[in-house]
Formats: sequence, C-alpha cells, structure tokens
Amino acid sequence: MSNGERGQRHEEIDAILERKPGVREVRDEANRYTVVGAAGRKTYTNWLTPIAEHFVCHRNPIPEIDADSWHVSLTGLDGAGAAKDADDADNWGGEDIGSKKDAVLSMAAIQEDFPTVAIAHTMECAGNGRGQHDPETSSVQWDCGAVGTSIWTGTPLRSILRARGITERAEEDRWLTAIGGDSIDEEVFARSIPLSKVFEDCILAYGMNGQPLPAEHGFPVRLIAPGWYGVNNVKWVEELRVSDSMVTEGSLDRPGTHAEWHQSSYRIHPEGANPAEHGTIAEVDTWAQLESNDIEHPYTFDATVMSLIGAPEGRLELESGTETIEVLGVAWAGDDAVETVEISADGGEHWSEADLFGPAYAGASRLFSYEWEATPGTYTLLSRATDEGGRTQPARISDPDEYEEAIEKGLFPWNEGGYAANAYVPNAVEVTVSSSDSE
Ligand SMILES: Nc1nc2c(c(=O)[nH]1)N[C@H]1C(S)=C(S)[C@@H](COP(=O)(O)O)O[C@H]1N2
Ligand SMILES: [Mo]
Repeated sequence: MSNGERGQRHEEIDAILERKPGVREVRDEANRYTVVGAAGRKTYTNWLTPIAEHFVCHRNPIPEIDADSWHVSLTGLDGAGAAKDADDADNWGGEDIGSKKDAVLSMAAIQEDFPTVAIAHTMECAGNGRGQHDPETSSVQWDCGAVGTSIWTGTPLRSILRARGITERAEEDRWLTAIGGDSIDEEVFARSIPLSKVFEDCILAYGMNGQPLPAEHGFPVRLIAPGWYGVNNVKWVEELRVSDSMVTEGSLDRPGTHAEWHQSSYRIHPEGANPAEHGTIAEVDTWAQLESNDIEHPYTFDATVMSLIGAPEGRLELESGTETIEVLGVAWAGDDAVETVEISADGGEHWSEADLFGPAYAGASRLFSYEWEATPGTYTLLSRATDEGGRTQPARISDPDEYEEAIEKGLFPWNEGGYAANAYVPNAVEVTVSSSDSE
C-alpha cells in the first residue's frame, strides 16, 4: 500500500470517529481496512445499537455517491427463471439496459414503487472475536465490538424480483450476487446469497434506525440479510445479479478479480489451506457446514450462536456484604432463535439460567438478565447461549493443530482467517464493600 492510500484511510477513520462518538479504532496490523468498533461493553446493555456506537468495516474507501443519479442494475436474468413477459412487469422504474431483460432501478423507484418494510438485524462481522485466537491470526484484531443491532428500512428484495418475473418456484439452486460500488484497484466486492434466503427476508435498505443510511453504512442503498454475517450485507449496492451459481472468478462482465470476497477470504479453514471454488452448495448454515464434511472449508453465511455481557463491568462497590447485581447482556444466533442463556460467576464451574426478555425478532439479538448475589471477591463472569438447534457456545478456541477434531471436543476450531469465533468472552469483575460503615 502506498503512503497516500494509508493517509487516505486514516483520514476516513478520523472522520468516522468524529461522527460516531461511541466507537473507537481497532488494531489492523496490515492497515487494509477502515474499521471502528463499539467502544465498550455498555453498548451490549441495550437491544438497539445507536448509530454512534455501531461498528464499521470495509476495505476500500467510501465511494462518493450522488443518490439522485445512483442506479442499481438487475442483471443475469436470462435463463435464470425470468418470466417471458418480464418486460411487461408492473412497478418497474428506470430504463432497460443491455440485454432486454436487464434493468436499472433508480433510488426513487426503489423507495416509491415497492412496499416499504422495517426489519431488525443483528450484524456481526465474521471476524468479531478474532482476537480470541491464540496464536494470533492476521487481519483486524477485533475484540467483541464488531456487532450491532439496528432497525433497517427498505424494500423487500422479493418484491423487486417478482416484479421482474423471478418467482419463488425458481429459487432452487439459484443465487443473487450483490456487487458494491466501492470496487477499486481491479478488486470487485461481490457476495452471493441463495434465492431462498433472499425471498425469505432480505431487503435493499436505505434507512438505519429511522435515519437516512449514513455514508459509512452503505448510502444510498445496501443489502441486508437478517442474521447473516456482516460481509453478506453488501454496502453501496450497484448491481444485483441472478444466476444459477455463486460468484466465481471470471463470472462477472467486469475487469478485475470477482470472487476474492466470496470464494477465498471469509472461508473457514486450517492454516495453509487454499479453499476450492464452488458454484453451488446445498447447506448454507455456517455451523452445519462446519459439522458436516460436505464442504471442506465453510462459507460464512449465518452467524453462529454467541452472547456478550454488557454489565456489570470492572470494580463494583457494595454497601453491605451481599447485594443483588444484575448481569445484563445480549445473545444472538444468526437466523436461528436463542433458546437459553446461562451465567457463571466462577469461571464456568457452575451455571444458572438467565431470563430472556425484550424484543424477539428473527435475525436479531435477545436481551438477557440474571440476578447475581454478589459478595466481595474477584470473579470471572461468563455467559453462554444455546440456540434452537441445541448448539451451545464452545468454552474456548482450539489449538491450530486441533482443527479437525475441535468441534467433537467442544471447542471452536482455530482457523487461519479467524472467522466465526463464538467462544465465551470472560468478564473479570472485582467486588468490594464500601467502608462507609466504619467512617
Ligand atoms: N461494498 C462493500 N460492502 C461491505 C463491505 C465492503 O468492504 N464493501 N464490508 C463488509 C463487511 S466485512 C462487514 S463486517 C459489513 C460491515 O457493515 P457496517 O460497516 O455497516 O457495520 O459490511 C460489509 N459490506
Ligand atoms: Mo466483516
């Protein structure tokens, strides 16, 4: 990277830090990403993450976009299940381009010609928790600040696709590839999502927590795939391509590399492995891919079950010898439901069930609360969540040479990219009694 690029990245990070007082910079050894994360645990005492505290992660500079002239192209419809009369479909804005069945959507069309929905989505970078890997892996050393829950406003993708004659009947083994408008240096940012997920709940979002989408979160429009890792939620969308294959190298009508972000990085694999490209895969659940051996190096699609304690934190001063302290936090499980959260105050020897409360939306986190009878001492508080499929957070990450047997041993496999880590996050607290009695 040139010094100019390095300087530009830092200017961008500084500008974001100024706009978002609830985040802080994260160590990126290779200096390749614009990254900021939630500044502290207290972000995770709330269900909704204020924009000011929501992490940011991307590779190339934020593109400068004029929303009035921005268009999203819908391509690849030939032979991908488009109805013969697609050109007559209603509710379609913009002009046809290129192939007769390709089309472009203006922002006005996206916002006005289709239904508007608001959906909850807990977005977690697949690298969240990477810092738990020992030995350290390369790339951004996230602790646990790369997760946030927002209400996203936008247009259901099913409405847009149906208007072009793409129906749910045609969804089998078909993919939607979203391409970002930040593609520079001949490196295209493209991610593919199965049409079944797209029809279920994906949207093209232009609002975040009731505000217009901020530039760093994808203005004017991004894809939201509820419960799926951040990388699937393509920002600054400029093209949506329907095809019977995930994006592979050379599969797009564009210069540069196409599949780096889908087929190479963001795959879970042991040290030194070189993941093979696949056109299509039958199982997309991230954990199910890890457990089965069908896909050798899993793709990071839905987030694995995880929890974080937001409070208490640090030093607690009690007025008497015993006091009830609320242990409060959030748990999520991608597009699966969180079934239980348990709390341990003794580093994992004993566990008690917490109460789940508050909003319960598919694809978004749950709040949990536990009444802890605290007495003076030093403690390691832990939380562990279990999802509706009975999958529980592992206690720790394996050693690199245990990759193959890690899951069987109840460990999370150390992987070269440091993805999808969901081991317990210890919270050390010290409890003392105030000396006011003796004063
Ligand atoms: N176009 C584009 N979309 C992108 C990225 C990117 O670099 N370019 N980064 C992805 C990654 S890795 C993450 S974790 C999320 C972060 O979204 P946020 O910055 O809004 O929190 O955006 C995803 N979408
Ligand atoms: Mo990410």
